[in-house]
Amino acid sequence: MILAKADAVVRGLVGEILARFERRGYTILGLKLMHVTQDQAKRHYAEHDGKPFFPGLVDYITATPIVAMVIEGEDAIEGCRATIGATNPIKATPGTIRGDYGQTIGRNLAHGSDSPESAQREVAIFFNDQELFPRAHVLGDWIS
Ligand code: RTP
Ligand code: MG
Repeated sequence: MILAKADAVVRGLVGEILARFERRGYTILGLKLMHVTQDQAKRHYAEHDGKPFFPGLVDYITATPIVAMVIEGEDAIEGCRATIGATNPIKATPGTIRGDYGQTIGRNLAHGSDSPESAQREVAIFFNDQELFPRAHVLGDWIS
């Protein structure tokens, strides 16, 4: 699962971010602009609970609506994280989302699930079944 976080929305970079995943050939199975509740934010970032930056993370992801997307493809988790770039934009390679648009670790534009287990857990926090489309439904019968 990918999030275009508050800074991406406020800076008008959602299209740029989404386009990079589309151009890589991934299939979008879910996509929405949404307000994240405190409860969703805390569950999403549960692994960081107790760290000094945790309250700021929750504030950041609940500050404005964000865009959540479910993306599928061959090795999509690794590929999407490579497209997003290193956590700290200063260390992110130019050509990645964070390397091209980011300045600071606390405002690094996008989130990408880091494992299939995380993806499954996170999708359930942000989407319900009616908001997700099977690959065959998205692509139709006429394209392989
Ligand atoms: P993400 O979960 O957002 O895709 O990012 P990530 O895997 O590259 O980084 P992660 O370690 O999961 O951290 C989640 C978010 O917390 C913020 N962070 N701040 N101040 C700090 O030292 C620090 N470390 C992490 C970042 O915004 C990161 O995206
Ligand atoms: Mg992470």
